[in-house]
Amino acid sequence: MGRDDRSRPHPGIDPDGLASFRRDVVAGLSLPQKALPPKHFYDAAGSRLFERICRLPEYYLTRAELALTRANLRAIARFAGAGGALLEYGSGESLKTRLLLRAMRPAVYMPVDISASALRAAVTRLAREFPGLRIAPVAGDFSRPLELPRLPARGRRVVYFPGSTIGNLTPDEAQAFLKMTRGQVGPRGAMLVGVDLKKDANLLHAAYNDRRGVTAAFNLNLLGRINRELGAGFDLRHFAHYAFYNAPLGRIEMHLVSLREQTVDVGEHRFGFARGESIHTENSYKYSIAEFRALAAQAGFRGEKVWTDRKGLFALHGLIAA
Ligand code: SAH
Ligand code: AVI
Repeated sequence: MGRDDRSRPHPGIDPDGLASFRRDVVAGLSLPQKALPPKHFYDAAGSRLFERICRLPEYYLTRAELALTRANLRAIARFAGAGGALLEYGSGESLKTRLLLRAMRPAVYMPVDISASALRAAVTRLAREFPGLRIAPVAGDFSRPLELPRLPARGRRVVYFPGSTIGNLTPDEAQAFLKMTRGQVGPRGAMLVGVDLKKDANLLHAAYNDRRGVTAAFNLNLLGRINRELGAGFDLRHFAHYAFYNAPLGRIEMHLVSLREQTVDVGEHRFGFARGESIHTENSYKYSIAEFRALAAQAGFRGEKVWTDRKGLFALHGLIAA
């Protein structure tokens, strides 16, 4: 693979990106409970805002996962094995991955992300930091069948899915995703999945309602993106960020609440909003260790190892294809 291939995301994977974005937006805003898929948060501005969220004092997830990865790096690398292929879904800025790459020394690293800009920046940095590593980036949507570059036949395949991004899928979607990766890693394969643990609702509430308003900006940017890319007429001043922990369902819900009665045009479509009506923009499921292991078992994975941070906030599951 030439140098250019290393620094440029796989081209042409999602040629109808804009058309499918428009379809999702029109379909989602037509529902009785308006909803938008969270994967659309991540345009260039959204990815930058998410990187700021990761550094917020209230957003413990990134720090806890980094800490547990650092503290258990040898055991994690031993579990994953050396010299194989490391596939990462939702790689973003590939922050925690650097630790793994150094400890695991895979033959090939394949980051997959829907955000072409975040992927490009991460791959450029990684190519500089790991000059001998073969990097095969894929800019694409992991919720649909993806065309992945061929992986070398030798060595183990390990899928890395950190950050609790799996929590942004419904349990049914998470199970379907795990079944798909189970097929990708094959009989000897493994998976490392970062999962946010259930905890005090006040801590969860603070993590999604930070004082600086970065999470609010991240949420509202979705409407900004719809305006920019689909020529819509959302007035961001007339919507507010709202996030709460839905304990019976074990998830944080993020919404954008209409502050007044209003109509908004998206192309030729017109959508009405009552005052107080919301668009449901994200779920972030939290799983106990046992709950997540049960979910993984239904998808054909055995929960072999689990590492947590010292405060018991976050878990990294080591799964083996059963
Ligand atoms: N793994 C990083 C980033 C997590 S943020 C971390 O642990 O900090 C979630 C990432 O998943 C973002 O980079 C986003 O662009 C990506 N993402 C979200 N939905 C996706 C989808 N359907 N397909 C591919 N990437 C997706
Ligand atoms: C990427 N994902 C795991 C984040 C989360 O915590 O659910 C996205 C996010 N939403 C608001 N803050 C962060």
